[in-house]
Amino acid sequence: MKIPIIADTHVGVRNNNSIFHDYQQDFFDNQFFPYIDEHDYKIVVHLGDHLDNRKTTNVLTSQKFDEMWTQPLINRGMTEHGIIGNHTVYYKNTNTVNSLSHIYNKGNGLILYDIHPKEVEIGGILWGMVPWITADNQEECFDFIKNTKAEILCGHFEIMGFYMDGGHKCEGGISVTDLKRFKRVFSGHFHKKQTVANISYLGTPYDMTFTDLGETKGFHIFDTETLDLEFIPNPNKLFHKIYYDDFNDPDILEKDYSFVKNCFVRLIVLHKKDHAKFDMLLDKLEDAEMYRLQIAETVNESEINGTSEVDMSQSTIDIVHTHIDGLQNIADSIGVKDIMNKLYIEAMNL
Ligand SMILES: [Mn+2]
Repeated sequence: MKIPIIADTHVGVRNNNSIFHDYQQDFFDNQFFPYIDEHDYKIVVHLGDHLDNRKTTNVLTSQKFDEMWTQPLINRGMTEHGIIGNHTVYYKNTNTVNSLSHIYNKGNGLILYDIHPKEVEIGGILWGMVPWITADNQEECFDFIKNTKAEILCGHFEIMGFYMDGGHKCEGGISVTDLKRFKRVFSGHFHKKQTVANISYLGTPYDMTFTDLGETKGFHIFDTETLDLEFIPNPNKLFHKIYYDDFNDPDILEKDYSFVKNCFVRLIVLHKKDHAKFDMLLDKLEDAEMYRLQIAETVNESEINGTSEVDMSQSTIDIVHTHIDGLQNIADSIGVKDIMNKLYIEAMNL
């Protein structure tokens, strides 16, 4: 049997911003549920963080969540096996108060693993479903992970060695060795899609911050017979990066910028000689109905004098340029400087 799995939907993210509501709803209405209908799937697994805000659920967000997630499932007579994540629990030390309990576990097909870990058979194979681990349930959850007969393990885990948001690796949490005995482990929580050995973080189905730039987003279909995990990519991006370089890219105004509509744009300025052209580009982005602009512009063009001494009055990027100029055997020192400029500006704006 094939089971769609989704994680970290975070409805209401960025302070209930309607740009995100619309972007998320578009994914469910025009990608996720059409795919479900096309393949006639009846069961779905959600790995947690259905909603974003652990303290309050905004009225509009609550309605949007019903419209884009719970009602489409109920209307289709589907079963959801949902795991509770840290963003849907009110207290740090227990999951007993949470933002999903009013609609889940009410006999409507929406099943939530909220307090206790449980085994459940789905598609002829035994799954272990582990809720967000807190002081309240940790002993029970760790015993379960150690002793369950389940072959597939799902949770909202902190697993050592995996990337958290922003490119940092998790240094604590569950060790990979403790999860070795499972055929597959599927987790929500860290938003970057990543797999090491039998363990997969499935990632968010869509963009939520600038750290999602360059990441692949979407949902997965798990085959309980072959144990294969198929990725269904979401092509719609909410965050974009555009380089401004009127020196190397004279046709910068001729390009099609319609993709920035209702999107966040980071404009990285590499060479700005022609200020009128720069303003015209900004107008073009505005005309394309870009939602919000962030300009990253910290490098000043400077002439490099070729000295090999490190002059502390120079800026960091000037020192890098001086060093590149001093290197032998570089065919394209301008190209290397461009790469360093890009890296530097991006690093300064992380
Ligand atoms: Mn999350």
